[in-house]
Amino acid sequence: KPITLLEVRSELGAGTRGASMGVDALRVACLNQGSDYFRHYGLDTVPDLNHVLFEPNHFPFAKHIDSIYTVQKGIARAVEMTLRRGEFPLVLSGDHSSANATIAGIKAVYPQKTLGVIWIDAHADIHSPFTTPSGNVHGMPLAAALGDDNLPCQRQQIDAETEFFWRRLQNLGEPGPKLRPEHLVYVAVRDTEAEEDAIIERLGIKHIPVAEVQAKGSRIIAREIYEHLRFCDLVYISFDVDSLDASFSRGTGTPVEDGLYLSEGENLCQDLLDNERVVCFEMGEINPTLDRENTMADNAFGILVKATAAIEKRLRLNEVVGRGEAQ
Ligand code: DIR
Ligand code: MN
Ligand code: MN
Ligand code: MN
Repeated sequence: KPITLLEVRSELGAGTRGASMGVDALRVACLNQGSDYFRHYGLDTVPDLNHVLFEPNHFPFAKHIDSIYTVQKGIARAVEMTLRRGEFPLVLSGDHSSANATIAGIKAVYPQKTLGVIWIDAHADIHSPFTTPSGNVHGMPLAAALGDDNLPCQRQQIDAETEFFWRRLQNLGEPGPKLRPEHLVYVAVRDTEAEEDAIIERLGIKHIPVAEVQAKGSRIIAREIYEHLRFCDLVYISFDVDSLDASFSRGTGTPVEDGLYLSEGENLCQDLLDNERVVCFEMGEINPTLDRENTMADNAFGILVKATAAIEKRLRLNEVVGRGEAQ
């Protein structure tokens, strides 16, 4: 069962330009570190629509949501096809709005299975067009996947066209909510708005702060997370590089202080990926135009290599077990 890299170069959902070059920055890091990573794995590129950034935006409450919907259909299809081929989709994304589509692609293949999501990010990404302070759709993927009908908070009035596309994002892959709040776990979230805090509190979403990761270590944290997700058949892990401390993550649109140290992010990914229920891993929000000497991608590439090795090890193990059973 091979790993397939899915390259998503869209940056339409970010507030700062340049995240579409994140995958290129990872390639540069790969070459500079003398790795054969990008030669080793199959690569599938999802079409982007970044050219619309040169045109006026008609959706102040969800910028470029019409084009983002088109991009997300492509992402969901690519994830779905990869899983159907029996391969492991490893998504390298630009802006984090992609995660709604990744979830939709998984649910398209496994509509009856319960999906758990581990969200490693400085941000909660649980805004909707009704609460967003920025109109940036990368702050909304989890609200799209959860369905926002009962999200308890002050709502701003939005236009009918935005609402039309928002419903389409929510119905991507399969109609209706794809994720339940009790099956979502946040790690390292530390920069949220009041509306998000209200939603997180009301829905009782599990959150593991940076300090807890540091105090307990990634092994115990992984065990606790999987205990929380014990009723989930499948797990998706989404890693926003701004989960890392700002000292390691200058090259991202919204760096935040007091994040994970490099080794902590690395160990956490490794320990979380050592679980047979994980069907997809995503890394995103690398923006080399904000960086100095490609530091962000250099750091992220180290984590990516370790994470990929953990996935490989597990897939090989499954193969051995599978063969054993067949005999
Ligand atoms: C903020 C920033 N919560 C927003 N979100 C970011 O604009 O919705 N997500 N940066 O990754
Ligand atoms: Mn994010
Ligand atoms: Mn973030
Ligand atoms: Mn903020």
